[in-house]
Amino acid sequence: VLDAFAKVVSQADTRGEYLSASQLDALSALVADGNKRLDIVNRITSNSSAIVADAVRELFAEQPQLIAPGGNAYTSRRAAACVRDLDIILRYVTYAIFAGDSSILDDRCLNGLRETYLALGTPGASVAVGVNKLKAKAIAIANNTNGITYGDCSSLISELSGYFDKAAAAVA
Ligand code: PEB
Repeated sequence: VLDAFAKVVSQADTRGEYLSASQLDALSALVADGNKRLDIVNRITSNSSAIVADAVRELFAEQPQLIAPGGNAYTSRRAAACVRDLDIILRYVTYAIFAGDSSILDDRCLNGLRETYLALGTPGASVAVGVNKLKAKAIAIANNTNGITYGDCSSLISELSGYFDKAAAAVA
């Protein structure tokens, strides 16, 4: 598991080189935006239950066959596993945006997830729809400009968006 700093250090060391000017520029931009990054982590973390609950409610409303007899999320035990899975994915996305690097998301959450869902008979495409709902809700909350001094968060939001896309693509 790497963060944005450890990752460039490891890449530079592999080549036996000092950190390059462009690497230093990128890390300095990361530091400059550090408070915004932490605000995003804090906002998503403190609204995680609502984000997950809304995403699951919408998913089941759109795909009621999931919770009907024979559906993969049928009976409350499996519906609860579904809520838990989206919660786990959201949690790893918050780690990735915190670290500025997707390796924690990749290594500890997404690696092998497609195969797990295949084995469980869980429809990966439906999980991906759920992840996209997490994405929409998390971004709306992260991007809410009510009551704050406006600052440009576009690059952070696109980074965040990329982590959700990665998760959706890993299971779709
Ligand atoms: C991944 N999910 C399930 C299991 C595992 C995961 C390992 C099997 C063991 C268990 O039930 O706990 N666990 C999860 C994850 C990590 C992890 C992401 C990452 C670190 O350790 N079913 C649906 C929906 C979808 C769903 C589309 C969006 O119809 C999920 C929610 N996952 C789902 C369900 C089960 C499951 C297990 C219903 C239970 C399946 C079963 O027991 O038959």
